[in-house]
Amino acid sequence: MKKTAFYIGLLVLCLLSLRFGVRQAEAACNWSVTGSTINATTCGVDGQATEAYDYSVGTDDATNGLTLNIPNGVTVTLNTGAVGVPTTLDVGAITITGTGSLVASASYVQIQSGYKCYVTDVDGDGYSPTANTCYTTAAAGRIRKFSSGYHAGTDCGDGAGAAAANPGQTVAQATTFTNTATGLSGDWNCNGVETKTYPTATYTCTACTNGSGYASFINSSNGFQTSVPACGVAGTYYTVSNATCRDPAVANCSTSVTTSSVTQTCI
Ligand SMILES: [Ca+2]
Ligand SMILES: [Ca+2]
Repeated sequence: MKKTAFYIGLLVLCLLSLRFGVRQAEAACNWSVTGSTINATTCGVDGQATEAYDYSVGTDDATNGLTLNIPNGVTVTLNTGAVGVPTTLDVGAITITGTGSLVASASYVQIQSGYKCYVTDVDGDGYSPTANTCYTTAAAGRIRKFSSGYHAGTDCGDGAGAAAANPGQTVAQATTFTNTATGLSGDWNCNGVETKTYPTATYTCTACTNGSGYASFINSSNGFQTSVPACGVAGTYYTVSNATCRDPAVANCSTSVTTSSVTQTCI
């Protein structure tokens, strides 16, 4: 009986490991790096994908100083790649503790240890559009990944006039740029949404009856009239100077506003 129970237990363990094995394959690792050591979590590098981790104390020191530590009980899997597109893990060094494990699938996987990783950053804002495409040498328009000037996050505009377009942007901009991924030319913080500072037209001049019973007109809140400009485009902005319903012989809407040219800013 004891022997039977043992085999049943072994079968359950096998089934559980298969189940976890499938889950590992579903999620990329994409560990965030804040220093020279990553403590790995259980995950899988997607098949045919590259995940590159590098660490430079300064802007560009001599070695890849990143150590990937796979702790006790953690499994990192490199899923199967393809001819010419191997599944790749780039790190400086690897340490494995206790029951931690690094599983390389049967075909087309590679672990590159010690390579430095330079990534494209044409506009020099510290963000790269292709953070897992490594070059092993420095060049103009590249930045050392995870160096002191590098920022995590995908650059959605990397070229002339687009240095302000990146995931770290917090200020709405009055110009536009070319976002080749989404076409949203005002999405300066790269979150996939173009947020206008003035999303709706709010100025209107509407009919009213003043305190003496005369039909007149009244201004509502500040804003553009009828339509709002697109990102980076200027429009006439109405600022209400008097919002009371006055005698039309004394004042009307046009004499109770000031106008100015305001450019639509976006983020
Ligand atoms: Ca950039
Ligand atoms: Ca946005």
